[in-house]
Amino acid sequence: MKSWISRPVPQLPGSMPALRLFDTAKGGLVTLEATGEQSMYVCGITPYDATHMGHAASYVAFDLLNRAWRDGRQQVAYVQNVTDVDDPLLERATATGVDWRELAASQIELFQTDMEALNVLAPDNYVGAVEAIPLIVPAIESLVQRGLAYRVSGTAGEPDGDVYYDVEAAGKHSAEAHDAWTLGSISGLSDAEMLELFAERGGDPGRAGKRQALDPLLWRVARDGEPSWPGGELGEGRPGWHIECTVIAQRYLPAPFTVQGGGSDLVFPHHEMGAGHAYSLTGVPLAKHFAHAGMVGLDGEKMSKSKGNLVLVSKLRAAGEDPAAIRLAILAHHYRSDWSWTDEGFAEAKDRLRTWRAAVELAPAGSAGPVLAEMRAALSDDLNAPRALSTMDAWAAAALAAGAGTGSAADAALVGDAVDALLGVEL
Ligand code: 5CA
Ligand code: ZN
Repeated sequence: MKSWISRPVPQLPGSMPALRLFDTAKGGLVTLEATGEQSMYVCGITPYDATHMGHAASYVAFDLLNRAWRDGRQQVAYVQNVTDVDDPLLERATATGVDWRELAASQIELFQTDMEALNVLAPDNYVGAVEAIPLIVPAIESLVQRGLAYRVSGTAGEPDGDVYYDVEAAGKHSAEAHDAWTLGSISGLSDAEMLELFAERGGDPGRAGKRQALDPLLWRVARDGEPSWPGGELGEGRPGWHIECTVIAQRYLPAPFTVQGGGSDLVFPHHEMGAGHAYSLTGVPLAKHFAHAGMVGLDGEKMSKSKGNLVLVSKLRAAGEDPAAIRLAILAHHYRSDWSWTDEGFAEAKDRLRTWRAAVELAPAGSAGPVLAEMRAALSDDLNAPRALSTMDAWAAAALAAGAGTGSAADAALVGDAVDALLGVEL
């Protein structure tokens, strides 16, 4: 699928020090080895609704990582999926009387326009679930053949043949190996916690005929009124959610790739199961590290369609708001913290942008090098954007206090380039 267009990233003198990042699976900070080549898979949208501030924040978070790597002279291979067929999309299409393909196409286009406006660098490969089906089918067939997945018989109106991943068999299969996966390896959750989240996040713990309540769906055989595709030995149907991301990542990235990213609501079951699938398929871990962005709400409440409290990037843009200010409002929060979008927070971001833009004209001679070094230090420390913003605030206050007549064009250019390259904000 076509991706969006990235704006050019200015090259800065010097380079980012070694990056430290919080790894969810390890439960602590890790240093990312600067091997020269990095790879990242960030879970994409399910395109049934316009991009809200929560989605935007998760892509801006991993865009910071992408930019930090590039500043550290690392090549970055970046892949993102789009879940262009799944229950929530089909349900919304039915509820609104829109063809599911049209709904997906329109929301993907809106998302890409939002990402471009927010200056999020585009992935090298932007891959839809539908286009990945020819790769997903043989992967599931192989799991069935090796006893790591099984078919469930139909009961209570469900047809025969849905295929589930056997989490217990898969855990045993990998038990001997180094870095092996067992249920809980990524999330570190207890069984009771997993069970609760599984039901909340698209799982079907009560489905009759499953071996374990937590076994996730791999292949859903065709139902009347639902789209389906040829599934070889599996029969006509459509893929489950986790296998989609695993297969796309394995097709386009090295194994293991460097960082699997997404919002913290994807830790379990999505990234847990995806890591299991990968191990079962190849015997190699999916990713070296798993990183997660916090959840964004509105005025203290979880942002959700059902509460009617979505803050949409496209709506703010249509109201004439500067996307650079939206980006700065996001960057004022550490990517791992949960936070709320507020009018006051957005007003502060707009003030900050105005202040920085006024100050850059007055950049004092010799001030750019130190501010660049401080921003790099902040970002290399688990992508601490709020600290980078404070650094720039202090610099801007000093520049404004020094006033006209002291400005250096070279420093102005370097500060502008640094804020653009590292934070993705054009002054
Ligand atoms: N298509 C799947 C991933 S394969 C999916 O979760 N789609 S999504 O549209 O629901 O979410 C896209 C990304 O936005 C995910 O990384 C998700 O964790 C993140 N996200 C969703 N809601 C929020 C929120 N309120 N705050 C922060 N991030 C969010
Ligand atoms: Zn995903």
